[in-house]
Amino acid sequence: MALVQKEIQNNIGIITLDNPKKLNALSSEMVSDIIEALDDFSAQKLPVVILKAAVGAKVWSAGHDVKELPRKMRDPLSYYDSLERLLRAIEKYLGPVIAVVHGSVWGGACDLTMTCDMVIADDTASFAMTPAKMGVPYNLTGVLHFMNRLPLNIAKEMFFTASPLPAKRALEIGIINHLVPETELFDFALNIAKTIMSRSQLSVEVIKEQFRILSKAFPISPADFERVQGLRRKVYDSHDYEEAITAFLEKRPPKFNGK
Ligand code: YXS
Repeated sequence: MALVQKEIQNNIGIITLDNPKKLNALSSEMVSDIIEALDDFSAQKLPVVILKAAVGAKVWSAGHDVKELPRKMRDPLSYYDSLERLLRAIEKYLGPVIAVVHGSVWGGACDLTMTCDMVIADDTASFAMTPAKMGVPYNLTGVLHFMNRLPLNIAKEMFFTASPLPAKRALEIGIINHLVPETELFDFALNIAKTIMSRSQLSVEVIKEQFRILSKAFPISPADFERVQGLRRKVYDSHDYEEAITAFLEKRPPKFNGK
């Protein structure tokens, strides 16, 4: 549990991302700790979970740990990738998982907040979807998370610009449920959790599972799936993908050449 703190308050599971030196990057170790906490809360049948960063964190999470992305010739977001395992664990948790956001959210962590059942943020929050900046061919389930949450034009702007959206804009377009003052953020989330806990958990759990199933009920033919996988492979086999990762690690802007 080195990279997250786990606690229970009023029968609510609370997971706190706590690896400030790595800006809470979603490394496989951090992801394993989060999933372990979710499994523990599930075993205790805690009806609601809050996922937050440590108080004062400037960055809620810097997204996928770039140092763990394959340098080339391998799908960076395959089914068993740590980020994908985490997103499925959030979706399959028995009750609502509420993201409580203070600080900036990047890339895979933005997908993580979009996969949580609700997002409550303060005005230090911002949300950036970064595959186009990292040369990453995002995956179908990840794109669908954004399509389910946002108007297409907004989702496309996030993916195509990779620019951070400030909290007020995130509220306007529906990324966040509530924008509250920093000092009230956690208590606001606790109150929503307590309201949910005062309702029928049997009903809440079956409704959450219906949202999960229906939000993924998206028809795509095997031929289209295989074509998308082929297109994605061209990207992660490309100079531009390798250049983006290398440039990030060398702390310089990438030089894309479309090859
Ligand atoms: O120089 P050291 O060794 O101290 O390390 C630096 C950064 O390299 C490191 N760091 C990361 N390490 C691994 N993975 C990351 N995602 C990551 N982000 C940062 O943390 C140390 C401090 O970073 P530094 O000096 O840049 O801090 P800062 O305060 O100047 O800037 C904070 C950020 C968050 C604005 C900056 O670190 C940043 O832009 N980080 C990258 C955010 C990002 O683009 N994440 C997307 C990762 S890729 C991903 O999630 C998906 C694959 S996708 O792109 O497809 O969505």
